[in-house]
Amino acid sequence: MPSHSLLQLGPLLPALEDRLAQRYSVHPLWKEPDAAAFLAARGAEFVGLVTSARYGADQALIDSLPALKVISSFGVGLDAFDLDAARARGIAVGYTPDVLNDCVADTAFALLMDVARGISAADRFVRRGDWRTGQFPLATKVSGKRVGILGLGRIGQAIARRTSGFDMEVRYHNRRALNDVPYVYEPTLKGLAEWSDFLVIASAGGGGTRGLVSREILDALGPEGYLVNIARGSVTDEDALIDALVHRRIAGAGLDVFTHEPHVPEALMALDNVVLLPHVASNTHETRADMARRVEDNLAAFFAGRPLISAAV
Ligand code: 8YV
Repeated sequence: MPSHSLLQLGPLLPALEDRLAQRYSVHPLWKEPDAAAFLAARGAEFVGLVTSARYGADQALIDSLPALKVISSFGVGLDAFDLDAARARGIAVGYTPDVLNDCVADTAFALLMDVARGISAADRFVRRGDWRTGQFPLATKVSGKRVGILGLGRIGQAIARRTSGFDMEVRYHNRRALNDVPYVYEPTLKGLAEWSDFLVIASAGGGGTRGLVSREILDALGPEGYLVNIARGSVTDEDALIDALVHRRIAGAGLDVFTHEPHVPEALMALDNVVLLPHVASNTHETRADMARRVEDNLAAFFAGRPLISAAV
């Protein structure tokens, strides 16, 4: 018998939607022709909000749900959430950290390998028939190189662990040094970029990191350096990145995230030294199933009066 009323902001995995519908009374907001009018008329009915890292929950939405007690988000990123607004109202916010670390780190490594060795570019070369008449250009060696990680959190550490099989050296930059990691801390991002062959962005998005990877940082990375971003497009100055790539002031970039998804700047499409992914770092059957379970478990814990399994607030 469905009980508590939940508002769902956008489509999620069909299996998750089915299971939520068995336990709760779920209303799909994105199917409403006039969401604002719907929220004004019926916003007070909902105690729970199901959303994702992509859809988030801003202050206006939280304000339009006066009975809201719990938010359960599919994803680890919290940059699209107004956590202060939730905190002020005593609303619990659940999310899905940890379960996606491996897949996101795997994708970072895949992008790093791809952009350095030209895997996608070589695939295009074969498909175009160019192999019949020519030789694919030389690529860049990965093993033994230096990896700088911006944001050595749970995902950053999973990326760092993957480098050991490639005999790579790791350094990192965070707001502050960590005590319990075997990697050298670079006190400035510029210093990290100067040192790195590969600069990998694994930090959170949002106001605290917006535009951190600026023209100056890209120039510090230099013409032999590669950028990999599996975090948020907002962490880079995208115009500066395009300029650095077009003018070969950096060697290349592997990007899973962009500033205005799903829009990918046209200038990037023409470049063979750029690997472009449609924000798929956590997008495997296994990890998405684990994320879905965490969305459910956070809700179940809340409605059973227990602490959330993973609480952001
Ligand atoms: C997902 C993500 O694409 O978890 C995140 O923060 O960016 C990705 O795992 C996202 O959750 C889907 O909305």
